[in-house]
Parts: sequence; C-alpha cells; structure tokens
Amino acid sequence: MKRLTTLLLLAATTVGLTACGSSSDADPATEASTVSVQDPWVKAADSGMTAAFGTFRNAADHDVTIVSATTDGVAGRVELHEMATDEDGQMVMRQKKGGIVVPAGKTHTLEPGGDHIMLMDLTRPVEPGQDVRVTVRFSDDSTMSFTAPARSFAGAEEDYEGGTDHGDMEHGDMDHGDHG
Ligand SMILES: [Cu+2]
Repeated sequence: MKRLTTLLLLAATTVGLTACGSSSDADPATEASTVSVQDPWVKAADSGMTAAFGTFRNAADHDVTIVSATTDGVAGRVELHEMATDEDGQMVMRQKKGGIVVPAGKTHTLEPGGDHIMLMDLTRPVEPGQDVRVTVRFSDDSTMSFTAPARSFAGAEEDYEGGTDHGDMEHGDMDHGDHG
C-alpha cells in the first residue's frame, strides 16, 4: 500500500515538472498569440470615415503594441488614433504616436471618445449588421484578425486634427447620426 502511494506521488510530480518545463521550453510567444479581442465593432457609416472599437486583452507578462491595422478592403487607409485636447480645449482625434499599447496582463478598450482604429477613405457604405474583417499588426510583426460587426452609433462626434500629410481631408464625415 505504501509503495502504491509513492508511485502515485512520483507520477504527480512528473506531470507537474513536465507542464512546467514545456512552457519555458516553448518558442517565444508572438504578441498576436497572447492578445485576444472582446466585443469588437465598427461604427456604421455611409461614406468618408468611421472607426473600429473593442477590448483588447493581453495575457502576456510584457506590454504589447499594436502598430498598424488593415481591413478587408472597406477602408482605403487605416490609422491608429487617440483623442486629445487641442489648444482651444476641444477634443480632437489624431494619430497615436508609437501605436496602441495593451499593458501586460491587462486590457485596453478602444471606444468612442478614446483610442480607436480609424477607417478612412471608405470604399463602400458600412451598413449596420455587416461584418468588417480587421487585421491588427503588432510590433513583432505578428498579426491578428477579427470580425467586427457594424452598429449604428450616434454621439461622441469627433473632429479630426488634420495631419500635415492629408490636409485636404473632408471634415465632418463622422457626423452621421441619423441611422436607424
Ligand atoms: Cu480617428
């Protein structure tokens, strides 16, 4: 009886060691493999520009950074934006320098009025209920794709702090509050 107990203990110890060893021996995880997204969505829009949102969770013990994003063709150009207060005290959106950081072991939520993935030069209307395929690229060049359904959303009207490289952008295209 004593011998059986010892064997079981040995077996348990071996399993534990194996599990421990496999995680440290594994290839370094890519940033994409440690990040998940919850409740992704895109603001419905007729034309011009709109934005993608969602909550990104980082399971790694180090920060990860989203450095760029693309869509399945609905947006001619995609930028990572943040909201900031300009010298007149107005909330404006602008490109987020250095990308969007998801802190180690935490979440970072993209939402109207905060950081967002800006979809510009829309090639077609984004209707409520349609799915938009979004791919984000991390600083280690790994990528993660997810499907973001479009929702009508009024509010958080955002002005774009026009960059020097695209001063001819039409402003006010975010102002489509009359859906549904
Ligand atoms: Cu924006």
